[in-house]
Amino acid sequence: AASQPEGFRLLPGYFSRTAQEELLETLRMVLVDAPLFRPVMPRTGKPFSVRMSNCGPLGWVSDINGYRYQSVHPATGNPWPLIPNALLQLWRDVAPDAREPEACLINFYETSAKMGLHQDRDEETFDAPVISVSLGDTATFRIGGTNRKDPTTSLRLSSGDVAVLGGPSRLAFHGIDRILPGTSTLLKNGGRINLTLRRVTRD
Ligand code: MD3
Ligand code: FE
Repeated sequence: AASQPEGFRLLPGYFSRTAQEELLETLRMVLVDAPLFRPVMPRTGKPFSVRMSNCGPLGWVSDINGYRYQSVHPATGNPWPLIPNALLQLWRDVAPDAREPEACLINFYETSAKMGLHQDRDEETFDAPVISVSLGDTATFRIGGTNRKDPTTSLRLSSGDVAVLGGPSRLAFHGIDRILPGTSTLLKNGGRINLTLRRVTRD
């Protein structure tokens, strides 16, 4: 397996069980305001296996017309809810020199969901890291290099773990191969939530 790309940091168990429960309670309120939606692939309209929502001034969406950031929920037309304070504190802790995050993408994985190998390049700037928080069942995460053909390495993301994707790793190919059912008791019905905090604009 390849070594992890430069700039990738995993912070295992960053959030305590109590902090995870508090964050989950806050997220449930966010998702009342901004319900999970199922994105579809541009052009083909093929549905994602992951459902999504967002908080923050901007949110990432995918529909038949493409991938983009927008300020409103695609179904309700309402502005996205605020990014919870616990996540702003996390950003300031692990990326103190970066400007504040503008988007927090919320991915919800049922145990059968996955996410194919991709790069995150819909943002205007790649200077700031992407910061990821995992909640619920453990995922098998794959990360490679900046070329799709580069060798990849696989690691597990468990509930409470934080991953920081800065430097060259910011443009690394990555994906979620599978969710390991029954590996966490945080979510009553199983599955996994991943939060990604991002800087989107150069302003
Ligand atoms: C590596 N999410 O939302 S989190 C995504 O678990 C995404 O839901 C996955 O890939 C998930 O785009 C992986 C870890 C992660 C997040 C962003 C990255 C790894 C990354 C951006 C660049 C490189
Ligand atoms: Fe990604």
